Amino acid sequence: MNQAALILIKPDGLKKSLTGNILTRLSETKLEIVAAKMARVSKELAEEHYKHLKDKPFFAELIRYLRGELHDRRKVMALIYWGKDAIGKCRELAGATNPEQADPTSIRGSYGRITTSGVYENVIHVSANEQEAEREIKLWFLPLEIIVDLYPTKEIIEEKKKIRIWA
Ligand code: FUP
Repeated sequence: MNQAALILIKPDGLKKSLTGNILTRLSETKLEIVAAKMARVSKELAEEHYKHLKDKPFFAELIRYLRGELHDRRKVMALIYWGKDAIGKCRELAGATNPEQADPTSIRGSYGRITTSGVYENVIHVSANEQEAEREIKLWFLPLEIIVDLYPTKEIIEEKKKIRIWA
């Protein structure tokens, strides 16, 4: 059964020039990339993404981390990997959430760290399960940005919406 997984290369991964390396590691899964983009992360988006952690003492710092405020990189790379057991395969390569407990050969074990304020800078995000993947993918992507039909969509007519086009 095909699954979709949201992957974020977080600001520390970008700052450490790990994008190519991480994509190479993830290519071992033989999964298909069905969406990819660079994204700025608003406070609202970051807080919604990590809403299950909003009562944690590290929440405010975690939001600053995802928004790139700790690394002077105000962006993340967002991708959707798609295929058989996508979540399990990507999470195995990512390693445990805590970089110090992660297998040392995993992405987080190789490149992550824990800051003095207690935030795990763990380089990438991988959806935890299918339900979370659907929630996160709908948060980060529009249907037209994904090259396969993952979830049901509907058409709406939006009027009087100002958009920017090439001059
Ligand atoms: P994961 O599914 O591996 O991203 O794990 P969580 O959703 O539990 O955690 C999300 C993020 O919170 C992690 F990427 C790092 C951060 N975190 C901390 O900084 N400290 C903690 O004790 C736990 C999580």
